[in-house]
Amino acid sequence: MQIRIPRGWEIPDSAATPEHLVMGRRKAFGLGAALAGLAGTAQAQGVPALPAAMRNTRFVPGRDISPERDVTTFNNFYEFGTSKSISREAQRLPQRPWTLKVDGMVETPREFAIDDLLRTMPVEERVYRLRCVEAWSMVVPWTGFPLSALLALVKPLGSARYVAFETAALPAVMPGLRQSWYPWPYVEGCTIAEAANDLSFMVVGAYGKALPPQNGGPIRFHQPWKYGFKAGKSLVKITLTDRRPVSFWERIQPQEYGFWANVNPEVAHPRWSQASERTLGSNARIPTQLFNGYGEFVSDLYSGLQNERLWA
Ligand SMILES: Nc1nc2c(c(=O)[nH]1)N[C@H]1C(S)=C(S)[C@@H](COP(=O)(O)O)O[C@H]1N2
Ligand SMILES: [Mo]
Repeated sequence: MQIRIPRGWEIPDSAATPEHLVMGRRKAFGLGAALAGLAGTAQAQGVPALPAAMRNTRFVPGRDISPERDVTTFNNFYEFGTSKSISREAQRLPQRPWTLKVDGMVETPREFAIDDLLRTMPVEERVYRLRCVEAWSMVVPWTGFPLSALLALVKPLGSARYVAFETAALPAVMPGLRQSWYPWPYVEGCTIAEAANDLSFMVVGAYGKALPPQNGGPIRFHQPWKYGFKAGKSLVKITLTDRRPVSFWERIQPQEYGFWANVNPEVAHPRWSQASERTLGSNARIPTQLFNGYGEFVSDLYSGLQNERLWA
């Protein structure tokens, strides 16, 4: 039986991203004021200042950095609802204490307190592009550290082939969890080789500040050559496994969302083109690039996988 589940973030072919964005941005104005009133929320939750981080100049965005206000008020975070305007609601997600567990096929499973990670990991700033499968994009100065540095602490076993990411599911503060037809918690995954790639980044900050909850604070993932839905927010667990994880969107709609989800302008989503994108803070439509422009770093990962569905 095929159940069609409504997903607010999916735009029909006819509705171009403009209306969609304009709507989000219009709402964002009132919200900006509301958020200004919430300034200091992070400190109120005992979130220390982000450690100083040098910008890694290997990753050149090639575009203007998106306005911070757009990035922090136009979000996809279904646990807080299907609209883009969840930034206010998301302030209720407690940021401390926060523990990230790393387990499964590793020599030494561990639980890390977020502040210990901030103290011990090689934190740096990277300006990365993020391309959402809905054909909008943004450019953000993230602070974080390579996933490989974290995995080195637990020593993956030779038998581990995949990395599975699980994100927070707190019914008391996440109204979206009442939508019981969604397969909560939000999970994602990648291969060990993808995880080991230097681009795979654990994000703990944006614009030089602690990562706000609406963007996945206190810790999220990002692989900039893949569609944004691969970037799990507010991570609680990372599991090394020999089984390919089935992700949240893949479970809901496998015809439309697959495991690899690499950005490709030539492979349309079943319901819209992926040839171009609208970037937050601008009205221009710009061409989408293969691997979101990161091919020089990642295309080697996919040699010999021609029979895989790499682009959905
Ligand atoms: N837990 C969780 N992570 C998530 C999502 C979500 O709904 N829940 N949405 C994803 C999608 S579709 C995108 S495009 C990015 C959006 O990140 P942003 O809000 O920081 O722009 O987060 C991803 N990570
Ligand atoms: Mo997305």
